[in-house]
Amino acid sequence: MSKHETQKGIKFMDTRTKKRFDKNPPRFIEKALRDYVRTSPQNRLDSFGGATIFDEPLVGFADGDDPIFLNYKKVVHADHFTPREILVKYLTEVKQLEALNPSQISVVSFILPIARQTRLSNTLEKEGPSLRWNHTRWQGQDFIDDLSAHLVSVLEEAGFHAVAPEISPLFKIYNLPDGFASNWSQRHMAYAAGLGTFSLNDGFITKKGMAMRCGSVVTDLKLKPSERPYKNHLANCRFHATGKCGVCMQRCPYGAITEKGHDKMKCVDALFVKQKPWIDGDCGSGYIGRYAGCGLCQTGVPCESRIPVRNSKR
Ligand code: B12
Ligand code: SF4
Ligand code: SF4
Repeated sequence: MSKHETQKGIKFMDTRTKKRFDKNPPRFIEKALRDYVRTSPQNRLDSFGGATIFDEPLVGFADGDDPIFLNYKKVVHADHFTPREILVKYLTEVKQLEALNPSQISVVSFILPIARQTRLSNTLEKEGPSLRWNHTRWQGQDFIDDLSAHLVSVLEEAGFHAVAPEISPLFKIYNLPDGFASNWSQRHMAYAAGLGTFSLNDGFITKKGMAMRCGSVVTDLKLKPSERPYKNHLANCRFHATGKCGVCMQRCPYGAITEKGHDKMKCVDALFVKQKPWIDGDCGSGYIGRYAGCGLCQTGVPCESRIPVRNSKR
């Protein structure tokens, strides 16, 4: 490897690699993510002949001091971190570094579209997820954790501080009377980084569609923010844009989606109770994880792999 180790044990990039990084940091980061997704053996479904879990990622950047992040304390949860809060807290409390006040903060958000074969298999299902979708839920999330840690290392090796909030000890999920909320919502990061919008069923619609999983990293490297090419936080959903669609309502076997939106409590009941037979082996063997993973509302719908609205800017 073209890296060397300092006395403090921190690895830095060699001069040539650092030059390439400094020439165009966003391009370097995008390439690092793309290469990892393409080559990592972790992005493979062992039980399906090593088929790919995720296709090439979409990558976006946000200014960590964008006022939108303060708004997330209202729309997500009062304890939802701003990027600056989580980076500073992580560095001082977890890494035990001296008090820091970085002059700039950026968020790198990435979308991992789910492979076509997996989407197809889930489209054929009517009551619970396909085995392939279930493995994507759990092995796919392990891969996202791994990819996030990889990006943190790349940024640290380039001389910057970085944290992947969801895999840090600061990450929390709150069990609320009307569902769950976390203190670091990946979809809200993706929204800020111009990668897509929410929808009738809460799912996030990107230009590669809704059948995806996502992640993010916060750093004190300055990155030019991506444009947010939409009018509001629901613009990519056909139902919100035209008043028609609602295909996801029919796709949900448990009535958790209506014209009023996504009933999180019904969805939670479906995931943890109604679909327990899948995990218990009553609906086929080989299912893994704490729950089967459903996602029927993300497949067999017009927004599965694209934005189903002609111009969501309008
Ligand atoms: C808690 C959680 C759940 C809960 C609650 C889901 C929810 N809607 O919050 C339950 C258990 C029900 C759940 C189910 C599922 N989940 Co889940 N879940 C999470 C988790 C851990 C946290 C989400 C969170 O904090 N939400 C906060 C709540 C308050 O926000 P919200 O409902 O998303 O957002 C609404 C408001 O903020 C509102 N809003 C109002 N005003 C404004 C203004 C602005 C400016 C904005 C931006 C938004 C906004 O818009 C949103 C939509 O109504 C994330 C991982 C993460 N760290 O982000 C995964 C995550 C959201 N889940 C995911 C997935 C895939 C699923 C499932 C398909 C199951 C599976 N196979 O994993 C189902 C799908 C259910 C559905 N229809 O969305 C993906 C989403 C991918 C996508 N395409 O959208 C995530 C991001 C995981 C990942 N790493 O990719 N999940
Ligand atoms: S299926 Fe239609 S209504 Fe449902 S989220 Fe997708 S575009 Fe919106
Ligand atoms: S994840 Fe399943 S139960 Fe939840 S809203 Fe979508 S289809 Fe319904």
